[in-house]
Amino acid sequence: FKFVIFLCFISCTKPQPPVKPYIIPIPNELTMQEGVFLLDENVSLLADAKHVAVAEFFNDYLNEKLGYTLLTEDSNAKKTIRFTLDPTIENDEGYALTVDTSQIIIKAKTAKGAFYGFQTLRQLLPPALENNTFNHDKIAIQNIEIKDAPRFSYRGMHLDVSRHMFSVDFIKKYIDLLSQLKMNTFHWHLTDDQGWRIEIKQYPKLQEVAAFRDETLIGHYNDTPQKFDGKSYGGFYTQEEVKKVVAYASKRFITVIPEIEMPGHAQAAIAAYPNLGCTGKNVKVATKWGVFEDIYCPKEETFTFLENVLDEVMPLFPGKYIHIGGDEAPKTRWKACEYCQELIKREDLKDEHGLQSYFIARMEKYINSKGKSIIGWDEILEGGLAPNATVMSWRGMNGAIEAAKSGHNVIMTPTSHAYFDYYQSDNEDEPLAIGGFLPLKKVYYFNPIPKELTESEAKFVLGAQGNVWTEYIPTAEKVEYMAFPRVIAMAEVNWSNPRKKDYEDFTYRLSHFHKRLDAQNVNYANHLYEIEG
Ligand code: TNX
Repeated sequence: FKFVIFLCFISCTKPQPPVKPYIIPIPNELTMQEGVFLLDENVSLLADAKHVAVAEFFNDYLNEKLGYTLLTEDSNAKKTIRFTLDPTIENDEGYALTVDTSQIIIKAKTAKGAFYGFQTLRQLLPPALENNTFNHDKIAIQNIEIKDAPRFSYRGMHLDVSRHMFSVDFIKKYIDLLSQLKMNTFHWHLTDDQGWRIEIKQYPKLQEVAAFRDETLIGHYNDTPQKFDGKSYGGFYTQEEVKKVVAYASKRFITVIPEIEMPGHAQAAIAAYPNLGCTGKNVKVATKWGVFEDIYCPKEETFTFLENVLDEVMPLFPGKYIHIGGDEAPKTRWKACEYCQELIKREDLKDEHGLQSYFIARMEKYINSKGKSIIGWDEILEGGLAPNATVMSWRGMNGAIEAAKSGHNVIMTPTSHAYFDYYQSDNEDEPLAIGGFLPLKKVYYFNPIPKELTESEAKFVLGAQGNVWTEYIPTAEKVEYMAFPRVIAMAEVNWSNPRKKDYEDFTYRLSHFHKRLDAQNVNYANHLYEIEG
């Protein structure tokens, strides 16, 4: 007993050294101080008008995780948490967080900045909160001072819901996880050859026909599809569901960018409405992966269809961007189509690449006329770039360099660093992936600014995005496995100062972040640290 008292004397009286916090993405400036703030029910939560919504979000979070909310009036509380408006913070998304023994202050110029301050504070709380297993009266929060702001303004993740479809609940979970990593964009790939996934009321066959396919074999590109057993695969999101997802995302300061693919990756739509193609012949919603020759025909009828579709899509998404695809559009059908050839002559377009550019520019004009801007994959550079387009560069850096040099905004998603459908390890038991090899470390050391750009050209690089194409990803669990932890590295690429890059420190913080993922039931891949990029 004496011995225990003696031990306690040594360890209980010695001031505890500050505990290093494991914040991801790593903040710009972080100084730890001695001592802790003790959070319990008696703390008051105060917010300036602009930050009231975020403070409420924080209070809802506490209520959900701890079963109590903080009093939101100044009841002479000894301890307070304050969300303060601070117009001197330069970056719109920046914040300053101070924790000391008597108060916590989050300062920000915008609600968005305040939200990121909350997300950092959340990471200072025990992971056990995340699954409601924290059962002490008080939470000790390390005294700390943080000043933080993102490196890039576009911090995105993509999800392909055409090749495989995922529930609204899962889409929300994905978005919530992105918001914890201070990502601000969700790119929702809604249409492709293998399925059309957004309800368009004017075109019921998009729901009846284009949304479903005969069952697909999960196998390699050239495998023969399984014999159709009468069960079809598919589904779509109703406009009501889309609205709910967008509202959920917007509470988390995530903009949702819908992608409606054109002129390629359109076989599902053509299966529903064969006249949208050049041959007018019936095709089926694709049951194999790859690139298909039946693409939209640049006829007036097609443009009317696409404009009508966009008229329903645009009001659902308050963000500025509509992604119109533009990738992988083989010109076989256009070469064989008399109307297309006449159009090439009439518009003086040289060839089918010029026709692709005409197609995109025409759609851009329509979308611009509704107050929105387009994003397209880097193939929209073919035959001349539409005047106001943002280029999403996937085939390497060259497209991005060309676009930035000609004064177009660019989002970096190169296969070499941003394709999370690629293998992440060479372990024998690694689940089937599309191919390629993209280990965590390589994502972590991605620099979205190509060396070829001057400082002023580099300003056109808005940021980077990880892509999750789902040909080989049939379940939500596998999406999580492929995306995590690579998305966490991508979050840090987009947010943190590159001078802070240190893979060892990152993986150390990541191993702690895993506890948060465990508590939220995220099926991340957990065997990657020694793999070299
Ligand atoms: C290329 S990236 C595609 C997708 C595939 C992906 C598979 C892009 C614009 N097109 O259609 O799903 O590769 O990695």
